Amino acid sequence: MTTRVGVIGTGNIGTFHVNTLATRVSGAEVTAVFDVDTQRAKSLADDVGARSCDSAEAVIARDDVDALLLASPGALHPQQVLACLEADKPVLCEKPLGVTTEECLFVLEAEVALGRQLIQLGFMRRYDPGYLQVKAALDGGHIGDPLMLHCVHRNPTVPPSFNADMAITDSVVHEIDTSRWLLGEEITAITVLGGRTSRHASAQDPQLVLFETESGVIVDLESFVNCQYGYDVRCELVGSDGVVNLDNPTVSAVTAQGNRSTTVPADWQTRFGPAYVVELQAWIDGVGGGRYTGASAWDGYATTAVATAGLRARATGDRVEITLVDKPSLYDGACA
Ligand code: NAD
Ligand code: ISE
Repeated sequence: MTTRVGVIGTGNIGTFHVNTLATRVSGAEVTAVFDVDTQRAKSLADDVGARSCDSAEAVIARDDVDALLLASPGALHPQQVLACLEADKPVLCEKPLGVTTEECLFVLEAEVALGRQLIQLGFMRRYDPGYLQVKAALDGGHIGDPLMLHCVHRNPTVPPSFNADMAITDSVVHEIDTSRWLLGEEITAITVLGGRTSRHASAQDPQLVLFETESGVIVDLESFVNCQYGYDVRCELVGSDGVVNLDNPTVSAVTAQGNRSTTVPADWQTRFGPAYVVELQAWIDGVGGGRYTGASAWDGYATTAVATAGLRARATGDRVEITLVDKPSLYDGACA
C-alpha cells in the first residue's frame, strides 16, 4: 500500500523531507505540496511529480493526500495540525508542536477528544543509532541508575536574527526531548545561564542550560549556535555503575605525521541524515496501522512547556519549575 503524502512548507527541512520521501522511503509518494513561496513549491513539486497547491487547507483536503507532513514555521503548527485532525488525517509535525504551552495543550486536548493518535512530532534523534545505543545501555542495566547527563549541542553559525531565545526554542528543544525520552521521565525545573559571549554571536551565545528531572537526574547542556567549526552534538550519560558516551559518528580518520584526525559533521542534515530516513520510514509504516513509534503530541506539549519555562529562566536568571497537566491515558505506553 502506498501512503500519499501532502507537504506544507518547502523550506530547508521541507525540501529535505520531500526528497527523502521521494527517493529513500518505501510505500510513500508525495502527491501535493504548498508553500507561500510558490516558486519554490512548484519547482520542488515538479522534481518529484507532485502538484503545487494554493493553500495549506487545499493540500489537507485533497482526496489524493492520505497523510500530512508539516515543515512550516513553528508558529503555524497548531492551526495546521488542528486542520489535519479535523480532516481525520495523520500528521508528522516538525518540532515544535506550538510556540506556547497553551496552544500545545489545546492541540493535545483535540487529539484526546478524537480518541486516537494522529500526531507524531519530528524529534528525529529518537531514530539515531547513537542515541538508540545510549538508551539501550541504560535500559539494559549496563550503567546502573542514571545520575547525570552532560550534553553539547553546537551549530557552526546561525543568522544574526537567531537570538538567544531561539537557541532555546529551536535548538535546546532537541535535548529537552532526548533527555525525557532517554531517561523516561519528565523535566521538573530549568535554569539558563549566560556568560561571556562569543565575538561571532549577535546575541548571548553560548548558554548553559540545566534541567532537573522527576527522580533528581541533572542534565547540563552547552548550547552554542555559533561555534564556527562544525555541527557537534554529543552526550555522556553517567550512571551509578558506568558511563555511556555518544560521540559524532566517525566515517573516516586520517592518521599521519603523529596525528589522527576525523571530520566533524558540517550541519544537521549531515549528522542526522540517516535518522530522518528511519523516522520517515517508521512514520509511513505506522500511518496505515495507527502505530506510532515516535514522539507524540504529549511529548510536543511537554517539550514546549519546558522550553517556555526556559525562556523565563533565561530572562530572569531564576530556576523555573515546570508543572504539567496529568498525562491523558491516550499516551500511556508511548515512548516517553
Ligand atoms: P525554513 O524557513 O527554511 O522553511 C519554512 C518554510 O515555510 C519556508 O519555505 C516558508 O516560505 C514556508 N512558509 C511560511 N509561511 C507558510 C505558510 N503559511 N504555509 C506554508 N508554508 C509557509 O525553515 P526550516 O528550517 O525548514 O524549519 C521549518 C520547521 O522545521 C521549523 O518548525 C523548524 O523548527 C523545523 N526543523 C526541524 C529540524 C529537525 O532537526 N527536526 C531541522 C530544521 C528545522
Ligand atoms: C534546527 O532547527 C534543528 O532542528 C537542528 O536539528 C538543530 O541542531 C538546530 O540547532 C536547529 O536550529
